[in-house]
Amino acid sequence: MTANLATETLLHRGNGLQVVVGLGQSGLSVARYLAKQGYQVAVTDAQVMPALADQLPADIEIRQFGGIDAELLQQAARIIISPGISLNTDAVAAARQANIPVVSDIQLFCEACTVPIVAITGSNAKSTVTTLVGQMAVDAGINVGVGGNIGVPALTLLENTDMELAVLELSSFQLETVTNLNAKIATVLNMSPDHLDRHGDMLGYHQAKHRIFQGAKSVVINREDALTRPLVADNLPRVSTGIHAPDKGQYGLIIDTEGQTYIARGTERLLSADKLLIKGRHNLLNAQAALALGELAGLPLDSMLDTLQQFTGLDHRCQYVANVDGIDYFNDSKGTNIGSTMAAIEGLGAVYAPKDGKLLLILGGQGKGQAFGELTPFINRYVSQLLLIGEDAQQIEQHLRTAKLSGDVALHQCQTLEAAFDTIQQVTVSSLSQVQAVLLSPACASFDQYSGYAARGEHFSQLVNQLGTI
Ligand code: UMA
Ligand code: ADP
Repeated sequence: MTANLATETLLHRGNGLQVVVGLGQSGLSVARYLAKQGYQVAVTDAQVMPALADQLPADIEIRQFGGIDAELLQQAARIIISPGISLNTDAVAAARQANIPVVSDIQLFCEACTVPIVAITGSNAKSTVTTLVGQMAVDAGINVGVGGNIGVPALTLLENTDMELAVLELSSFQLETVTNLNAKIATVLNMSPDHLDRHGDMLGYHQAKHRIFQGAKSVVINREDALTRPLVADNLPRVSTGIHAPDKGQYGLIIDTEGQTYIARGTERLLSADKLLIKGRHNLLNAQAALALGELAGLPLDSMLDTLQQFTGLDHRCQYVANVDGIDYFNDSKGTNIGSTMAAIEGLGAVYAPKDGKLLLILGGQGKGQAFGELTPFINRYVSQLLLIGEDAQQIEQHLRTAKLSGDVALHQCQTLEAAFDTIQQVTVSSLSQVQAVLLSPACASFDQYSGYAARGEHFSQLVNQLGTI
């Protein structure tokens, strides 16, 4: 349909037009949901032929593709924006200027949802904790819907009319257009720089994330990270997590006289850390966060502890791939910001350091405006070989060198993962390399070379498996 025809249609039908901006997974779910509710819906997308267009309901006739249609947006009663599209996009900014409300699919979800919501955000660990809480609810016999940024559009959860609890993973992109989420429990798991190219600076990113607390009935906070505390409504019931021994009613870690670490609630030792299949200090925090969220959601403790002991972790998150010629290979392709890569270097580095082992780290991709120099102390401590790939590799090298990268770390510019594997074969033959583990933890987005982190991680695993057959 042409823009003129679309305009005529609008003039006939008057106000109330809902314009869906972006036809990815969330846009499609919004269009279907609103059309089913009887709204007049229009869709616009920058792509000429969005792949999901043929899945739109036939009665959605206004389809403006090949550019976000500024004129269409000006005629909207409400705009529902996809998370991947910036509010600063010209057509969207102009519509906001004209006081047209712009919301995300999550706003529609929370307005329609009648069951308690557990809302989870953070720079890292969202998917891990969301999956854990969802599984804890399933194991406790609750009919739970798990969705949001994790890949299941939130609105599709409403199709389950027996749902008793909704567990949502929420990104800063989704939250920046949400008002009064009214979650039963909300948490910001941790805060480290990410998506600064989109939010401008850490303040903008923090403000977007903290919208998760609007209307929350209770919160889970991370004692080690002040940026996870709600700035308003300080009197809300709260449970905290942390790496130190906890106060009464809080979660933390207790180390006994033999050096054994336990996840604890107050003085009660709940679970020995070695019973968890997911490793690293960051995962001990993730387990506590899941327990705290589950407690506030009313899930039984014994059942939650069983779930924790069964959980093997998600693919592409510090995932063990194979041992080839005495070297362990780990795929942490989901390490897409410096916070997650720090956790991976520290978590795995601490495993190999007592054996005099070092890491070979593969880093790089799209840098998203991050300050990579912050990684330098971690690299200097645990890494002997550093391989850089991707679009921002030169800039990353500059940041690391400015932040005093140690002369003991050999840095190689490799551009691609294939070239990195050639370098791996050259450097690991020397026993001087000290490399006992190869870690892909790029601290960057993958879109310069891949369709997403999963494709990058699969490529890495494939190259590892090829090594094994050479
Ligand atoms: N588009 C435009 N103009 C633009 C950008 C995109 O028209 O400037 C169009 C594209 O042509 C495409 C559509 O918008 O047709 C894509 O929309 P989208 O990028 O919002 O993607 P969805 O498929 O709707 O997926 C989104 C989330 N994507 C992003 O936030 C980028 C998914 O999170 C989420 O799982 C899904 O909704 C369901 O809720 C992915 C993600 O990468 C996993 N999230 C980021 C992250 O985890 O770091 C935040
Ligand atoms: P998200 O959904 O927030 O991206 P994931 O659970 O998918 O989180 O994990 C993303 C990355 O963050 C992985 O590389 C993972 O190893 C790392 N990670 C997991 N938990 C933490 C944590 N508590 N702190 C820092 N990094 C973490």
